Amino acid sequence: MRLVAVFLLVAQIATGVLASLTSDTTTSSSTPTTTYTTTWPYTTTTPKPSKCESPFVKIGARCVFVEPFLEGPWQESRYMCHELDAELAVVDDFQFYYDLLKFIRGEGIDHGSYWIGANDTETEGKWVWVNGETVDFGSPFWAIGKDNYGSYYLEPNGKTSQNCLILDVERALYFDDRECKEEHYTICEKKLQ
Ligand SMILES: [Ca+2]
Repeated sequence: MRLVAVFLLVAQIATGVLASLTSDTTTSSSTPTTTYTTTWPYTTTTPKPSKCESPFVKIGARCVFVEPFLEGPWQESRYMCHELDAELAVVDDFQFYYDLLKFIRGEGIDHGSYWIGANDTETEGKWVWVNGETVDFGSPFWAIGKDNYGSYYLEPNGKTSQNCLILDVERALYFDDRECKEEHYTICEKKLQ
């Protein structure tokens, strides 16, 4: 959970939340308690915000936070997003995917891979977004690979060993399935009203 704690500090500073928290620190001590949510799947009663505010940025009609500094496993990335009243990003729309890649490259933060919000943990081969929708296979989202015999294949191909979804820097940020315990950066998405 180290990663979550560090991330939260960064996020709190960035959003000014730290200031509001310190006004109620009578019970806080020098040993801060990590308060990430443990609900699964994620649910919240927090009203949806009407504005996309820092550290989130508007990409098209979507509100996302691309976190390019702290790497962690898929589940910790998801906890991070939850702490920001967000979710791992659902990249289910080509225009959004295109705009997101353009943003990542434009900001020069295409140095690593990013967890996004889908897995096939529950049923092998059945990829599901965190909002419960089915993940589309094939082009233009999933990476195409070439095996040792020169034959092309389409991701995902990790079978039961690779159950979480990244934008893979080694595959030009196309979708790839990876082991959920690998450590990568994070893309969160916040729903607006
Ligand atoms: Ca799998």
